[in-house]
Amino acid sequence: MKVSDLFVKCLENENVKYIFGVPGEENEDLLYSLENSSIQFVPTRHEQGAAFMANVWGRITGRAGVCLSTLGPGATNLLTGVADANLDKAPLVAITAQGGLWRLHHESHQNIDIVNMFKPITKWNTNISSPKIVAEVIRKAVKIAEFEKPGATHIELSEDMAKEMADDNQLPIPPKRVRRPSPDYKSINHAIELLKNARRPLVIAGNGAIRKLASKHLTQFVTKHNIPVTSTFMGKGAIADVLEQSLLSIGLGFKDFVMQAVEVADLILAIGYDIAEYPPQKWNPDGSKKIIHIDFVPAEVYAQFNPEVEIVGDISGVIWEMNQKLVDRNFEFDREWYVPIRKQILNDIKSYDLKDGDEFTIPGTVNIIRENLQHDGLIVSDVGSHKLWISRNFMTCCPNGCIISNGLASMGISLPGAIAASLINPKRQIVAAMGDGGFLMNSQELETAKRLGVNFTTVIFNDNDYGLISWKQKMSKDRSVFTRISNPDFKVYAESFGINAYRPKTVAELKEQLNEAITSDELSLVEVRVNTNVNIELVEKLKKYWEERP
Ligand SMILES: Cc1ncc(C[n+]2csc(CCOP(=O)(O)OP(=O)(O)O)c2C)c(N)n1
Repeated sequence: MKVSDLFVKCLENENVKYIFGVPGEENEDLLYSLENSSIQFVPTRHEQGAAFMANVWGRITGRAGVCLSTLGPGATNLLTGVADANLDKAPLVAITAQGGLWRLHHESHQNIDIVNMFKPITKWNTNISSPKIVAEVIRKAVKIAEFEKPGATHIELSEDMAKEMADDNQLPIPPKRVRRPSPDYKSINHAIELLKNARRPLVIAGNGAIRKLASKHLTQFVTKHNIPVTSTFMGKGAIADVLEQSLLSIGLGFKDFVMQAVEVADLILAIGYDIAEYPPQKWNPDGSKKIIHIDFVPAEVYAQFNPEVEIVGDISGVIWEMNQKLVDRNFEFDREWYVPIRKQILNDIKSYDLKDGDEFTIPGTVNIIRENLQHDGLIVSDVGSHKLWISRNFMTCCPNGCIISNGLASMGISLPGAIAASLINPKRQIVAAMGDGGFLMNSQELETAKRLGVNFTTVIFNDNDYGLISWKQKMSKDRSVFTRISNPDFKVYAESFGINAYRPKTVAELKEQLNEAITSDELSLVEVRVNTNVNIELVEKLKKYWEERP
């Protein structure tokens, strides 16, 4: 059997359903081997789009998403989406081609050192240096990408190696279930002691808390004992925001209302919290908080994050075990302390509701999207000012009900991400929300979406600006520089792809057209021209609140 045939058999053995990518000459053998396989190759319009599709596929399913490029420029184009998966803890396997091994020792066409280029942005990578190692390399790449904490791996298959003959006895290695380690009972007992002496414990839930069923056990834990939860942007949905214990999200660069809870809490349970997402000095500046760390791996060393106890193991297993030990226990917690904070957060979100005659705003539109999206619907956010509003204001009701890139935080993820999400669950209501900047970074994937027949709604918040950057600049110097951009006619642009497009002019039209788009079973795009004064107003409002707080 040819190496490329065996390579594909090994990917089938891993239950890979799709490979997203842009083909090149040097992938030819692999593509012919894919032709007769159960795996569907999805040609994308840019390698970055392919990597983001694999990234979000991995994030939602927990199984490695797979993307492919050719050598040289194809591989460099793939990098951003792969790096994003690695820092966002999304399992992903990237496959790149390479020129024949006979020409790599000297300067030659499109030849760059791809393996070394991917090394710093992956958990592990290698090239297929012998036909004998194909099955092991693929098993290893998938296993490493998927085990906690998940991330990216990379395999290079050169054009001449793909043509070689592999030993017919080499079979794909069957994946075996590896149980994640149980927590150490002494650490659990220590945590229970700390809980016994606490009056106002608070959970900070990160992305780890929505992986591997952890949120189910977390919800039981906090509702039984009345412990409030705030989630990081990537932990949204750890418990449903409709529950009384939810204080929604933490993570703005400046002090939001939820920070009152952090200040008053006398014990923090940091569950699946990733420091790459939100540094501890933002919520624990003097390092004085008493912390219980619950995660698959020990805590990162950080002056402001030095836990009293680290419970290392399967997060879901840790919380399950704590639930078992605490079944008949009633703690002396104060059960009221966080109630006014939740009320204040919810009132603030509601205050952005748009009324007739109002100019459109991002938070006002986010409220309309929330009203129209089913509880198990999904919003995939891009990166920009809208991300801060979505993170802060979008009530999330299930794990992965709101996908946000906050590790690498790369613009351009949401449109390709929504394609992957729709392939995973074609019946799900999905909104891809983005700025005008992020949209034009990967808008070419609208063609991929149309060709695949997937269904989601693209919402563009158009402010003719790299809005987040001007927001931050205005916070530093009261003015913005080099952020203004102009745009094509988004409605006409979308229609040229054969996509239903809307540009509402009144609040009534905005509501009606968002509803029509979200509930339709066809691709659609809604351009929302927004006034961004709310950005600076939020900073001023919060500043005033903290200054005047009794
Ligand atoms: C690929 C990439 N380039 C640059 C940045 C830095 N950056 C973060 S937000 C932002 C502006 C985003 O503008 P837009 O997409 O229009 O969204 P808005 O902020 O207006 O909501 C930029 C340039 C980034 N995060 N990712």
